[in-house]
Amino acid sequence: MWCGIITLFPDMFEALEYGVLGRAQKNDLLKIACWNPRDFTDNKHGNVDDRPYGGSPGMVMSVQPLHAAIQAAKKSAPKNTKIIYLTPQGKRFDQPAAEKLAKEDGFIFVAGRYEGIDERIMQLEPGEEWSVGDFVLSGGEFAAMTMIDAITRLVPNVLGDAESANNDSHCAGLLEYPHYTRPDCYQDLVVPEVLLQGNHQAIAKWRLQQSLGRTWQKRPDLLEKKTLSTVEQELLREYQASEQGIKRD
Ligand code: 4HQ
Repeated sequence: MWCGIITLFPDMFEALEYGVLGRAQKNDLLKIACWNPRDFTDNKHGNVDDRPYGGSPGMVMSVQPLHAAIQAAKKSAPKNTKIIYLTPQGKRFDQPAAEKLAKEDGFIFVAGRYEGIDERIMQLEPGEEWSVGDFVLSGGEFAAMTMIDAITRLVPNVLGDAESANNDSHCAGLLEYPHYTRPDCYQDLVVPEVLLQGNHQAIAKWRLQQSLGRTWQKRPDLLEKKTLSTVEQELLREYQASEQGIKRD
């Protein structure tokens, strides 16, 4: 996966040198390269921003340095590289979006600062607008890094066998089941018995039930999007019944 980034703060992307993504870069499964509009200004003051036409507080990123930086990035990019603009107006990024985008060869992420970027850049360099959530960030950098992390994990060979277990399609759209490790008792808090008994079929069933139950409790919106098999419906009903029992006492 090739990721070019247009940013005033390229050093921020050193955060991608840790853990899974750091290893992906060392193994040449991920390439991160930044272009700073600061290095592409054609005005004598080297400004990358200016006051908004029409007035209002704050500054807007000027079109010329952005345009020149994107042009430079395109020269190193694989062909058919998608340009992605990070903005709260974009399509909401989620796991299905990450799965689709993971099939691409590369991206140029445009991470704006200040009040945003001059609208004309999108006409000069058409691309897709994406948002990582309904909140306001100080810049597009963390949004770009969030997308790069979620997408790159899905690129073949980026995760080891043990790490991949997490991306199972059968638990797609559900929350994770609870995890435990040694000791089996800590300050009177015990690990659920089924996990200690080594019956793998019983463990798989318990975990699926926990995933269904937690999703129902914490993220009912996710369950509404999913169609459950007969087995899953029965496991969820059993979980709900046991919850009711607790409440009635
Ligand atoms: N931004 N998802 C960059 C965001 C954002 C988001 C606000 C984008 C500030 C300059 N980006 N501008 N939410 O809040 O992607």
